[in-house]
Amino acid sequence: MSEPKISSAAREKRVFKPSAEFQRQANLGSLATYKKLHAESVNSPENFWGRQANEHLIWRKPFSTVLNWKTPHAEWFKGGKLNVAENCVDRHLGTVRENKAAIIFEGEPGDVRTITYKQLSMHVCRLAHVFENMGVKAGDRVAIYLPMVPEAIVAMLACARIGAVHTVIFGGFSAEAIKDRLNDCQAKLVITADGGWRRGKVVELKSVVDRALESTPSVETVIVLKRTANEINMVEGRDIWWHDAWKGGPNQHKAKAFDSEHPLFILYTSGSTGKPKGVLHTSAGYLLGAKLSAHYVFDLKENDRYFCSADIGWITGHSYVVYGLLANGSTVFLYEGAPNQPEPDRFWQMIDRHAITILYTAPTAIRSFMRWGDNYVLRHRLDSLRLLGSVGEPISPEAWRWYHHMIGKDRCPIVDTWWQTETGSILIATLPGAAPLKPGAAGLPFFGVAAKIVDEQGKEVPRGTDGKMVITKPWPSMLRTLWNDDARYQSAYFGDFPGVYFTGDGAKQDKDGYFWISGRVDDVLNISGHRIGTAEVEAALASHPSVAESAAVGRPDSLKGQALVVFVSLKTGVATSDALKEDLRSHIGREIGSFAKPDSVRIAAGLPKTRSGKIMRRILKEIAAGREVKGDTSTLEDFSVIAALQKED
Ligand code: 7RM
Repeated sequence: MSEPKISSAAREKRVFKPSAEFQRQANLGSLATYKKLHAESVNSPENFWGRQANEHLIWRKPFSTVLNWKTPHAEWFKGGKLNVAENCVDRHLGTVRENKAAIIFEGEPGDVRTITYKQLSMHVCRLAHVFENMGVKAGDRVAIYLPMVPEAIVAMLACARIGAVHTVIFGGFSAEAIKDRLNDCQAKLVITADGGWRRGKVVELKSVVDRALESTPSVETVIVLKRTANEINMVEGRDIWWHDAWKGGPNQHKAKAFDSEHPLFILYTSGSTGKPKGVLHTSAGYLLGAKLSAHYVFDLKENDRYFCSADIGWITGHSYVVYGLLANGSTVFLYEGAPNQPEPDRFWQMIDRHAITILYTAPTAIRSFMRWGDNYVLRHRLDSLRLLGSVGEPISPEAWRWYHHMIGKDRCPIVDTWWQTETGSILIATLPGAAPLKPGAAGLPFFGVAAKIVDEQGKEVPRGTDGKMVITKPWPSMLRTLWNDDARYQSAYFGDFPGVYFTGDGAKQDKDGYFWISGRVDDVLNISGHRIGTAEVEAALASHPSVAESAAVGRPDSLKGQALVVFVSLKTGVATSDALKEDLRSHIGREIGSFAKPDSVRIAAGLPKTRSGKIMRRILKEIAAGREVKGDTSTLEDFSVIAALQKED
């Protein structure tokens, strides 16, 4: 959670200048060049982005306009045609990269596979034929519910190749959550596996899909990858094994070109109401944002071996495991399992074994490593590393220093990267060769990013003042709309401050222009890097037969960042018990996924409300954090409920 961290962040005054050695080899090695390019990118976006698009993407047909912006709808590179999969794979064939590793995979049990760009192309082409033979057409939706295995990447790229729109569903989501997503986007095809490996056990995926598919009439076919070889049920006429589907199929495929604005994927994310939002990203702008940011932020070099620990079910996996990295021709290291399997040094072991040069992970993971102890790190050399990255929440200066010293051996720069599912690519990050790093600050804006801190009225506040972060100009990788709900797109992102994109984050900008993010100012929680809406949890609880009313809030947690606390009042005649509390936790697990199970369930006769009947969340947050209830309680209807809730737990 943000509050304690902001104050500690403010105490860390040290800055870390890029070394002369790093600067010399950097893709962008001077502050003056960064400033010049950034100024051009926001003052003449059409020049800047037009040039980048021509330089970085392979076009089948050149675009005629760089940007059409009719607030809040953007179209980038109209008139242009390209194929995203071709831009990630085929472009490297016939070059020195053809036999370079695109993916190095390590499964949790220890199985290792290397897939070159040539092999990746063969796999993607083969699967593209399978899709086409099943009748999947451009624009159709395909859901992917797979473990972190190379086939997940192959499936995404095969969709992109034929213009189908993928929606990757994180493996931790429940049948209920899958069902909602499949129905919302009317998916035709689902790709899953028998299971995946996690902490030495099989995580069943197929049985979860089977349950979801009891009420998803749009789904015609399920492709099942064999990964764990556990017993599963195959439904005749609906389910087909991956290896059977593509047996003997051609491994070359003529890719069609699609419009720049052709939809590439939908990714569901939490917002401040109960229903997840289907964030829609399109082709050329998204790919350009992911590719250009990966090149500069990670300072990618031909010889890098890059490891991002995020699951491809999240936007970080989409942009910085798959699209941004492969478009740059990089070698991506992919790991299936848990970081502490068999022991808490798994990452460090793999970094040494595979000579990983760049590690991109999240503060919540760093806090776990710190807790597990330095000895697990000290067993390994880690001398192949040259750059570290952080994403998902503010990194505290304590965690920053540990990461810098223990993992980076005081040698590797740490790039903090601020962005969102909606932004598609990194919007704020200090380019590692260009400017000093400030522990705890997300950093300077990336090219094309016009970020500002404003007050409640939308007026820019002076440097050093807290406010809300907005982006005042469109950028190529921004979401285009919410699937099936453009009205919600307009109100959720452009409703608070007319004409500008509201990030939902509180932040301030310091005198050097660095952004310091304090966290969400809306009802979205960040629990171990998982984005969860409080309304989503409340909607889940509302469907439990014993619950009358509920409120979900976050409380600061030293490991997870935020922990989930739910306050519940029960229907008349229902008695509270530990068994009921456990049942409520399992209920949320079934409705959303086990990662959303609350850390604490507190039951009371009533929830604190204003006289007009609004639940007073501010008070619940204070109770959850174990703080004294302060501030104005004059509108509170019944003070005794507070005492009751404080006693609970
Ligand atoms: C990439 C991702 C987005 C929210 C965002 C912030 C928080 C992400 C940072 C961060 C501080 C960072 N997408 N956030 N990165 N806060 N510093 N470097 O996480 O859609 O899942 O979440 O995450 O609150 O609004 S996300």
